[in-house]
Amino acid sequence: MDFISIDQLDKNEAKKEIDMLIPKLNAWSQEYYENDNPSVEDATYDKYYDQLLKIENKFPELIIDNSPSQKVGGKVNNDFNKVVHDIPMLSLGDVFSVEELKLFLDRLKKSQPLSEQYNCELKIDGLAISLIYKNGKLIQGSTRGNGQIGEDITNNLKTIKSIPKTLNKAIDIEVRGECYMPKSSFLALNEQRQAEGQAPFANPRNAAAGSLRQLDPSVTKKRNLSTFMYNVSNYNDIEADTQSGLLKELTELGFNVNQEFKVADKQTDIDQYINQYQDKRNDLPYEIDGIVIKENQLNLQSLIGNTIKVPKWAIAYKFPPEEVYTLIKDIEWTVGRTGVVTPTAVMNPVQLAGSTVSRASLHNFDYIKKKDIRINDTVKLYKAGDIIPEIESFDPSKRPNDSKKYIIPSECPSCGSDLVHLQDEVALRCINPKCPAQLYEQINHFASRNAMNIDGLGPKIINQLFEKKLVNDVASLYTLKFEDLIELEKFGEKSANNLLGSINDSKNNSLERLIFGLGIRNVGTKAARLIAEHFNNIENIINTNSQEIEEIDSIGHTIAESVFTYFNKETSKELINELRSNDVNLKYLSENNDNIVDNYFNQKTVVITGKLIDMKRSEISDWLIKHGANVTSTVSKKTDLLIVGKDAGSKLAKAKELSVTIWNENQFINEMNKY
Ligand code: 0OW
Repeated sequence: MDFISIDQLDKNEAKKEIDMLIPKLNAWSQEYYENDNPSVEDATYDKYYDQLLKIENKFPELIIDNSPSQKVGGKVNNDFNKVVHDIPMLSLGDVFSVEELKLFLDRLKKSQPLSEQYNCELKIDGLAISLIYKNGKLIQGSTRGNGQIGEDITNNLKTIKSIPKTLNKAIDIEVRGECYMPKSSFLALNEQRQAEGQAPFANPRNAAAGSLRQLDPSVTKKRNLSTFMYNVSNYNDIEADTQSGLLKELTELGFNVNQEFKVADKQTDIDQYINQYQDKRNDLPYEIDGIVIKENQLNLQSLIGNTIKVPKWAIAYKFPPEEVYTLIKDIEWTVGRTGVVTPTAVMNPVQLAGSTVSRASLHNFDYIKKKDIRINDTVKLYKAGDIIPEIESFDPSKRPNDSKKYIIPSECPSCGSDLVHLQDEVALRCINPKCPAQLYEQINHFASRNAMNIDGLGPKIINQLFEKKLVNDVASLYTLKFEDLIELEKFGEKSANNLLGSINDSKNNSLERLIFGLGIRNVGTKAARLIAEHFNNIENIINTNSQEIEEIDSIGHTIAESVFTYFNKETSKELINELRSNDVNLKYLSENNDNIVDNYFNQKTVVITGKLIDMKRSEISDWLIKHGANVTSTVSKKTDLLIVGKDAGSKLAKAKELSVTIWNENQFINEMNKY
């Protein structure tokens, strides 16, 4: 958007312009600070804000209280305790060109003739945090919030490895810096979210903010956040007298400090630093959105002072977001293994931020509708957080006359079944369990390294097996024969035997690999192992209920429900039976499996009923499972043993009717003590 130039504005027009700018900026600011989900890029916000500042500078009488220039930032989230920052956590003023930077430096020099040296730092694109240490111990960590009031996120920050819990010196100090998510963690997190049908984060900053504002620290811990510290709120315990010296001192104290800083004596050095990192930024393992230039003498910083919201001794030079235009040739829909159908724009290839881009995610059908994206649109591409190509907008002037609204498919592109939304999900899903695209993805996942780890079974071979109708689900892998494989392209005897060998070897995996390989929603490798270890074999998992699964440490309600629902589906039971009949191991091959072999309870189906005196029902159940038994809740002809406590009811009667072995609690304990 191009703004009216300030000098052409009279007071009335300026008022009208301000009345347009302020509501937009406040709405965007709320999205950014409160929901970590801004609808516009920082660069757009900055441009509108810059225009507002220029108008307010020319017509100060038009400044109103709720102008964003009078506030420091967003609101505080009411899930966390509030923290008052005794010394406000300031933001940073921005400049968007070296010419503007020159104006800032000239003003700085004019206001403080002694100013002669600057410290240049990378502007980390994360969110500002404060760490308070007493006697060298971390006692409080908080967000910047609106500059005055932040959120207490001490427990979440304590999960971040780069934050020292104890300093190398027992001093009282408040250190401030940026918490960020490395690019690699951001990509991995979005992949996982996409697979689980959740909306991906738009950029690492939002991902970091969302991860820090988790009420559950164990979630924060998994997000691999890191920090770069760069400031202190007071200099009492600091020896350094320059910003560059402060960064060295913070490093010695044990903080993670970004070492790419550089002292500059004149603007040409600064410009050179800016150019160096504008090129290098794509290779950095973290996001930067500019450069911070600071007065290097700490005593001069305090003499130069601050405005309400920003220091007058520092400025952020913001990199222009790289943008290119290209044409959308097609929109492809791919079905993931969880059935989530995601749209991808296929575009004419263009160079963007160091790589060739020809595809951009369109996230979900809602996004296409909201932005009214159409085939043959000319779109403006940028790299969100400089990693993922995003479509910012389309250029209406380039839209062909015969352009039509894009019709969202209502059928699965792979099997034609109707697509649905599950409750409160934006994602579109194909729920046909026999959908070829899902089966293809399921077999891919099943064979993957962390799952059944079937060597040599990669996407190309799975494709061929599908095309030749040799497989239609994961169990059918175990019915493949030598003569099937020898027919595959580029397959000789050796590769056919090798693949058969890897498939057979996978039969001996421990149960957790199978559980993870089944691709149950929300179940990762860790949850799979905990469940396999707890239940010991798949029958116990099929016969259990969601509450029992949830009792396992660090298994939450969502995972428990997912597992219970999955194993209760007929299609799942059939699949398990097929695996069992092909001799796939369905037991947890724990390290200490000595408590399973040759004991009375191994492979026995046991029911517990009535009021127990000496042991808790869950203790008996856990012990039985560990010793290879299947614990169920209903007496049937498959039941081998009923353990009865006081006032046993209908189950005792049924067991007598079916002549099931019946023990009271003491008899069970006597037998148990033999092992
Ligand atoms: N993001 C950064 C960064 C930096 C502070 C000191 C006083 C006010 C600004 O890398 N390297 N140095 C500062 O200096 N601030 C930074 O980020 C600011 C903090 C709050 C808003 C920006 O993210």
